[in-house]
Amino acid sequence: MFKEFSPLKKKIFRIMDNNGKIKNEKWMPKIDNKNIVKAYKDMLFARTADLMTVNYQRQGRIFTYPPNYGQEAISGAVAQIISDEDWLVPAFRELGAWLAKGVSLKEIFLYYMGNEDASKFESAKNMVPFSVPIASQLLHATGIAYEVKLNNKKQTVFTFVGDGGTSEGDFHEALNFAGVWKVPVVFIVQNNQYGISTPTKVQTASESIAIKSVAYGVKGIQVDGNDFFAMYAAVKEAKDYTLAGNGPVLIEAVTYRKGAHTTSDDPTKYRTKEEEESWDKTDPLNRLRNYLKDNNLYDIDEEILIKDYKKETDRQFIAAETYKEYPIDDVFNFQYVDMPDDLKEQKREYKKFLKWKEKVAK
Ligand SMILES: Cc1ncc(C[n+]2csc(CCOP(=O)(O)OP(=O)(O)O)c2C)c(N)n1
Repeated sequence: MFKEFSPLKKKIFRIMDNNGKIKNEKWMPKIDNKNIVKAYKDMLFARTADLMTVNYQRQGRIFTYPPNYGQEAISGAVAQIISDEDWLVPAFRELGAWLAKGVSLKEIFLYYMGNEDASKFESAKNMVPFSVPIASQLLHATGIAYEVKLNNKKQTVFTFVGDGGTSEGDFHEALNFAGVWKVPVVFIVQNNQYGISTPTKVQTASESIAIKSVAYGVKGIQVDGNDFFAMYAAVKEAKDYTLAGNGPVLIEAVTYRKGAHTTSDDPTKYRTKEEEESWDKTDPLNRLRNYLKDNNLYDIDEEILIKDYKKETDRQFIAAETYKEYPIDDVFNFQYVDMPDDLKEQKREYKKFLKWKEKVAK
């Protein structure tokens, strides 16, 4: 696959067209029908929870949230392939992969309520906290992969970043190190066409993001990120490749962020309706649903399913809302062994602010 779809050939790897028809039978991955249905349901769950989270934010019940809407096939594919033993080193926009690792919605909601208890991830093995400093996680992933290799462990490290993140120095340092040391890391670049309001074509003069892998001696491939089967095949191949000791892989997953960058953003300011509508035709859930229907696998009452998913999302949201309060002192206490003076000052100021807020609210 990596030879046939070398980034130098400027070909995108795609299996299923926008109507859910298989156009590239040669690369169709072997997946049990029941697992394809499961993948669809997982993606639908992620979409439902994601859309509801935006609503919670609009109700003022959580802080800023980065929607996943439109990008579900990427995490959906990783979710089917990543094992408990594999590592997940996340960014902040791959909800489906987190859930597959065992993170609960309750923890995700706690995180967006500013409660650091969330990052303990009680049931997710081999996963580190979300990373908002763009691309910093790629170095952590590479470091973890170095340890995996050093100790001859059979694990793959999966890490995520956006197209904007590939302009950060950390991206290049991580790829260089990973290539030199041939460590088992899979870099998944979610190219959703924008870094906030900056379009990818302004972000980089490179032919593609996948081609950046070539200079570092890293295998790379550009994949239709809204095609579940292509993503599945590429992620599976990448995992096998790393486990065989061949070194890292970079997957550029071409997708579209259908929602806002975060709940603080208004995409109508920088993109057109026509553009959004043209990407709507590539929606990952519609494509997979069409495939299921064409192959008599769609024995789902989607309305009932969504109702159940909403109930479950609400249940976990309430559990987060009623969770014990996070002591504000912890925000300051866990940063240094000995708290520096400027932080002590910030703590005093913050407490003063909270007191004032309480008084105003009365
Ligand atoms: C080091 C750093 N610089 C700037 C920011 C502010 N910031 C948050 S998201 C973002 C854009 C990220 O775009 P991209 O990497 O394409 O990922 P996407 O948000 O589209 O998933 C920026 C600049 C940050 N979080 N970290």
